[in-house]
Amino acid sequence: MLKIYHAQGARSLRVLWLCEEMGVPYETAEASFMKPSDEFKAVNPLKTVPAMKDGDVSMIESVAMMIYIMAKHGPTDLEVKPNEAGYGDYLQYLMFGEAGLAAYGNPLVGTRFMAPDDQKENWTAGYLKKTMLKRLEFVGERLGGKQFVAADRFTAADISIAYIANGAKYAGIEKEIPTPVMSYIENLWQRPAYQRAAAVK
Ligand SMILES: N[C@@H](CCC(=O)N[C@@H](CS)C(=O)NCC(=O)O)C(=O)O
Repeated sequence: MLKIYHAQGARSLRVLWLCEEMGVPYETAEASFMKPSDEFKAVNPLKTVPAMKDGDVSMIESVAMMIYIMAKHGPTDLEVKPNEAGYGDYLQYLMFGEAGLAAYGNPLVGTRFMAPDDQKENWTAGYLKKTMLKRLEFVGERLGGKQFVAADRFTAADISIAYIANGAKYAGIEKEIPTPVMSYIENLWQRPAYQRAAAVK
């Protein structure tokens, strides 16, 4: 069975949500980057959350885990196939959720919680904040009022993007998420699979 090293509110939510949508069984184990257990450190020496074990396979990137699970446990409509309209958007937003959005949040979170007081509002923190908000505006414009980012249906790309509501909270910019993007995310949060995943401690 898949073992997902999880912390509530962390990117492991993406993986749990996907498993819940697909009905893929999984177990969780505690993951903490502040107080990592020996077991977690052995699976992920970087101590970032999540990590995943599947037999001998060991992974530490949340979007890669989603791709892996869909490939191993699919077929699933959560994936857009190359012959379908929306394939390019699907790939783009699947990656953009992490590489184009959430990744910018990490140094902002680090600065907010770990930098000395006189450095918390430094130039880089301002740049990261502006960059994330500009990218969220981009998502809102591209959505243009639609419910999903690709292929006119719910896909793993929506799971990837929706995580940013959590990332933005830790980065202290959750109130600045553009309204169209927050409405899109709140609509996704109505899904029972999301609610089950979000409740996992
Ligand atoms: N690209 C990785 C990022 C993982 C990541 O940075 N996770 C956060 C928690 S959501 C973390 O562990 N941060 C602590 C750190 O960066 O040291 C992924 O998508 O899994």
